[in-house]
Amino acid sequence: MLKDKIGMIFGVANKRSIAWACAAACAEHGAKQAFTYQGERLKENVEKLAGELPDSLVVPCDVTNQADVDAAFDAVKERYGRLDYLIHSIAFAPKEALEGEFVTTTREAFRTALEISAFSLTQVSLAAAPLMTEGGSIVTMTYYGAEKVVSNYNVMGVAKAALEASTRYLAADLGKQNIRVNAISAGPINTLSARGVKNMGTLLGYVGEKSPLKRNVTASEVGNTALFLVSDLASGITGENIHVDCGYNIMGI
Ligand code: NAP
Ligand code: 1JT
Repeated sequence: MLKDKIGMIFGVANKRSIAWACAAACAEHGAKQAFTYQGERLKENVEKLAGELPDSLVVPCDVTNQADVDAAFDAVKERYGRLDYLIHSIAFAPKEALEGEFVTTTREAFRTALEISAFSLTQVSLAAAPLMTEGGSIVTMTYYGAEKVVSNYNVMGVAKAALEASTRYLAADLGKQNIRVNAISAGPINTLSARGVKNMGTLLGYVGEKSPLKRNVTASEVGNTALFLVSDLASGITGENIHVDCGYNIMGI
């Protein structure tokens, strides 16, 4: 399904990362992929994982550093000559901002969360577009806390709301270049990011009980949806937010 396609994946920290599940699903269907990592700490992890896949590339990229972003896209251009899809799977907020009340969010926590978790999608889309010479597909990861108040999600919910709106504005701008931009709203998954969150176990149990499918979603189910969105099967879909959450979001009382 993705034979001869080139992808770029932001946000692999380890094998539990949603980005890794996306990359694995795409590689299984023939794609070649570049991976970015943030900081030396993750270099070895990501190089080992990427090494399991054919013809991959690994480049450092902290999205708060524009020079890193430019260098990462230069490296992709040099190695593959073009790009067909990009998966954006990064988010950050200071730990204190994901506890207590939203009303106490500091200017610094707000700025950091919005810059890394929302603005970075626009930043990488602008850099990716010139490489997507045969059209392209950009996919980002969001969460239900953008739509409804979820205790403790706080400023990340506000950042995800900005991310979802950015998805629509980017889809409108880049459509004329046949570049599609979509979001996946994943249900809670026990990744490295999620682990840092208090009461994650309780949240997983609650969602597992309330969702129509009576279970939590898996990273590989999210990966398969990303595979669909980057493939030509989704050629008519852009600006959309697909919920991959075992149906949790449709439930009322
Ligand atoms: P994860 O494995 O911890 O991935 C998050 C990634 O973001 C990490 O690779 C992290 O790198 C990266 N990152 C943070 N700051 C960065 C920066 N300045 N520059 C570049 N990369 C940076 O967790 P995940 O759960 O798979 O999260 C992936 C995405 O899915 C996020 O957007 C998250 O909001 C979204 N999502 C997750 C869930 C869930 O329940 N897990 C649900 C819905 C949506 P470092 O480790 O170096 O910081
Ligand atoms: C971050 C973290 C982004 C956790 C995230 C995230 N996107 C989804 N999750 C999982 C989650 C987190 C909370 C939650 C429900 C799900 C942690 C590090 C910063 C980026 O609240 C009920 C807080």
